[in-house]
This record gives sequence, structure tokens and C-alpha cells, in this order.
Amino acid sequence: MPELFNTTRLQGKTAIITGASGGIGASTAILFARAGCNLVLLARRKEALEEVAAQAKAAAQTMGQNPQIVVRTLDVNDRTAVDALVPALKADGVKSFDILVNNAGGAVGTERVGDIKMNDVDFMVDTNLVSLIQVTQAFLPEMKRQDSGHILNIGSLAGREAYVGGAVYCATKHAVKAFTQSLLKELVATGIRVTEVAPGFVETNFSVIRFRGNEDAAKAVYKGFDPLVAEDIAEEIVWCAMRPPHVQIAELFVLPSAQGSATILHRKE
Ligand code: 8X3
Repeated sequence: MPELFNTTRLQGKTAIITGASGGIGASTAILFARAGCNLVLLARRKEALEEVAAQAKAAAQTMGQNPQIVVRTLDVNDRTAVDALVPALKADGVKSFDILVNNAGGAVGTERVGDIKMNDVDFMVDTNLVSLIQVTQAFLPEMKRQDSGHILNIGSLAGREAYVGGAVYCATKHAVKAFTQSLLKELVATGIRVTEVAPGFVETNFSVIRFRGNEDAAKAVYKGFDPLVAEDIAEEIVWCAMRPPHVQIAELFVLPSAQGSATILHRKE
């Protein structure tokens, strides 16, 4: 763990992560565990979640930590399940709700407006935006009661720049940015901090889903330059959470060094 990371600030806090079964969510879980956090890991795939929990536990042990890790399968689009989440976590023995990372989300398809399937619209709007709002509202009363907490929403380059073939994804991420900004303003009189972490190209399963399972198309996105990897964003998220209580990183826009915009990439070959 680099010196820059004052791990004592996070020790004993509970970090709740949606979309924790892979990619940025999984890496973030492991890094929070190394920093001494207890974890609540949420995602649809039980087996993958349990694997992440085991990795997080092992990583924490190498740092002399023994965190409580609660794993719950959850589809963030299941409104009833999200409503039942906080009472269920309390029954699981979760005592505080300190850090919420709204990470679940994704892009499906690259069709242009006119050809976008309404199922894909529903999935992206529900997963990237509506669920993020519902999950935030589920935990906010607890954080208000504690008068402490940190909500970190995963935004995107797509929340700053609208590009061809990404109308709905870009719209949802612009909305996440607006929602996050309103939330930050509404909470200034509380001990709750709000952060948007907005990455550019990160090589995870993201593009495989965007290209509907076409691995070659997904690989081509990251060809000829060093993209960000999930661990890079995990470091940024944990770094934001580790700032002293009077420091609120409102927005963190992170690009690979070879990326200038959605379409400006310096590719070596
Ligand atoms: C990050 C992906 O393609 O919008 O969310 O930069 S992209």
C-alpha cells in the first residue's frame, strides 16, 4: 500500500459496492479490504461474488486485517429487493453504512438513434440511472442518521462528452453527473461527502457487453495504447474515500495518458 494511503482513516468502516462481482467493482472491493474496511458486496452472480469476497479476505489478511464481508446477490433493477436491502443487511450484522460505491452499470449496443432497441434503452436507463437513484435513496437515511458517509458514483467520459453510437449510454451518464451534483449540494450541511469518479477507456468486460459478446470488437477499442485497468479506478475510488473528512473530491475525471477524448486516441500501431 503506497504511503499516500493513510489506511487508518478507513479502518473499521463499511464499504458497500454494487456491481462487485467483476471489473472496477471487484478491484475496488479488494482495495477497500486491504485498507481495513468491512465490505458489503452486491451483484447478481453469487459464485463470482463469493470469489471476490475470498480474494478480498486474502488481500486484507496480507495487511493484517480481518474484515467482515457480507455477500448478497442483488439485481439493482429489482425494486423490491433494493427496498429490502438495508433491513436485510442490518439482519446480517452490518452496523454502519459508511461508503457507498454506485458502480453497477454498463452500455449495451452501439446503434444510432432510430435503430436503438427499447430493451437496451430500458436496461441502460434502469441500471445506470434509476437503480443508482434507488440505491442511493436506500442508504441515505442511514448516512443521515450517522451524520457521516460517502457516496461515490461511477460516472464516465460519456457523462462529459456525447459521442456517436452512444446516445443512451451518454444520456444516462450525463444524468448521473447531474444527479451527483444535486446530491452534493443538498448534503453540504451534513457529514456526508459526494464524489463522481468518471473514467475514460478502462479495459474490463465493459466493451464485450457493449459489443454484445464480440470479443474482437471489444479488444480493438484498446488496441495500440495502454488503457486504464480496473485497479487504476479502484485506486482513485479508495483515494477519494481516504481523504480527510473536510476534503471532498467532487469530481475525478480519469483518462488513459493516450486518450484525449472519446475519439482522440494515440494508437502506436
Ligand atoms: C467509460 C466508457 O466508452 O464512454 O464509461 O469512455 S466510454
